[in-house]
Amino acid sequence: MARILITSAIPYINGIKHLGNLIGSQLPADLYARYQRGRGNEVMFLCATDEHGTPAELAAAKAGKPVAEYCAEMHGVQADIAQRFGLSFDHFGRSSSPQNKALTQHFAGKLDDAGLIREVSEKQVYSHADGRFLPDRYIEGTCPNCGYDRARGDQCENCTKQLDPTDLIEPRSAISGSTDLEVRETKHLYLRQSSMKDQLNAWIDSKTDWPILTTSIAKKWLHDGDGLQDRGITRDLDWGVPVKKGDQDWPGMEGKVFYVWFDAPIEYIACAKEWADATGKADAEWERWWRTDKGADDVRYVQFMGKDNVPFHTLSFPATILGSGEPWKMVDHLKSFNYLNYDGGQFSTSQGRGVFMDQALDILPADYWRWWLLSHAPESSDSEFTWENFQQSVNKDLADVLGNFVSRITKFCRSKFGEAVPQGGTYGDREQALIEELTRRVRAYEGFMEAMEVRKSAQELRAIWVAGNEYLQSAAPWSTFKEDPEQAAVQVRLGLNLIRLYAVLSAPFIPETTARMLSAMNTMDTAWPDDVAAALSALPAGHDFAVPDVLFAKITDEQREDWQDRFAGVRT
Ligand code: B3M
Ligand code: ZN
Repeated sequence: MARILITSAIPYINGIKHLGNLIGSQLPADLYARYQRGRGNEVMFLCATDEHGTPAELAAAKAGKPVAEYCAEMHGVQADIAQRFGLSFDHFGRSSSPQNKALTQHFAGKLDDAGLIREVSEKQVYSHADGRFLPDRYIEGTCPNCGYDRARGDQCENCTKQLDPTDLIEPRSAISGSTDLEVRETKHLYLRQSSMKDQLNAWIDSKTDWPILTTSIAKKWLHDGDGLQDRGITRDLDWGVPVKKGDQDWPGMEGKVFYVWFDAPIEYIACAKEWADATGKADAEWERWWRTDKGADDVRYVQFMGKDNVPFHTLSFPATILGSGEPWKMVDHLKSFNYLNYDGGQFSTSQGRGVFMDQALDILPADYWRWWLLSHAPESSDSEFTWENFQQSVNKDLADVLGNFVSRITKFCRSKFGEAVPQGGTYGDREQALIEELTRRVRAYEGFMEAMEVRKSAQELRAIWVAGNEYLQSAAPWSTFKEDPEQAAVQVRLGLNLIRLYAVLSAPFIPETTARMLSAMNTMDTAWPDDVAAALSALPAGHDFAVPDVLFAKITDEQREDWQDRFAGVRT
């Protein structure tokens, strides 16, 4: 039995995620986790909310709530939606947890001991009225270039000119509106990751099986980008992990917090401790996933994320781990995704454009979305959601191919043989040919799933469903029945067994539906079909079953048009 650690990029706390976010990390990670569990492997699947930094502060301010309260509430909302989408995390943690706080401070201490941290003096705007330093985007004023009076300290939205806060005419705090601002010296900690360039380069070179999308981004940042300049890991904010060296104060760093991108990936580790603490397990239980000196050396660690997160996972986070000098498990495989676009444009959280996870579940069950998103995952390039394509995919793949197969065979059996697997006859040539085709396809499906080729896996699964339909079409038990009821019984018996086989194979994609299929087939046997022929005899003659309700309803043109309109505008 293999042991597989899986993490999905942890979504920002500031609001409900859209379907583009979902397919960029959490959903494919769930597919892989479910598949590996289905193969009998031991899986630890972790995710969390990313709760620190300016996005959280801004969202809380907009909601008119204290940031801690806002985060606790939104964590609950995101956890609920994740669960309704069937995301099977072993733990859904919070980067603001005490565990992550302690671990983040621990890493900073280790990095400092290793001489990998230096202090840098910077000039930054301080607001007397707010009693704090202001990040660039918290300062507003008039643009010196175009005169727009709501330009931000980092950029003018109107003319797009990049700005420094000191360029602004009549600068004011975006929080309080106060103009009582002053430029002050402030000290920050920098991680000397430039000194680790060779070490990181060698580590990335050793990853010969990574997707090109991943390594090309990493290499670009390593060599010609500015990704490997030393990086500030502290901020003058209230909300975050207080800067400490382990549990010791850090002189000169009072009132500062770590940068959100420093503590967020550390949450992957802390999340496992949260899991252990929440379930009353000893530290050894989470450490065997994360410490190579405590059993994690035989763990395979896979990360899932959108392409914009790759530099942080191939350079910054590895720099933190390598720099600590401690035996933490490092990522073995990093699967990254391009973007999903929405109906001729982009999904946008700030503009509320596209379909958000809660809205999706309001109109259709999770499996409809899971199937479309996974079978159209933006792997080799960006992909696009259109309502036409969604309708077609649901109606064809799910309703016509899979749903129709299940309904036809169970109803036919009920009408001719009753609601039990019929007996008589033995599998002949046609059945053998199907078993051979399915054996070939199941092996291919396993290969794609193992390699995290999401689209190809979906295509292969669909071909497996189609093979059953074609068998049924050509065997035609409804005609055979008149001449040779034994022959029809064989065909129906095979068909009913195919339903169980399909449920096992399809569970990673459409878990809620496959649970209904298994329950209709009145079985808890979810053994993986290592031997397809044997798997097709799992339900013996005489085994009772029930005809399930319609598995998938077709999407009508009217519904499609209605949804198209409803989601065209801005989310309110
Ligand atoms: N929260 C960005 C994102 O949600 C960021 C990922 C952190 S992974 C450690 O895309
Ligand atoms: Zn301007």
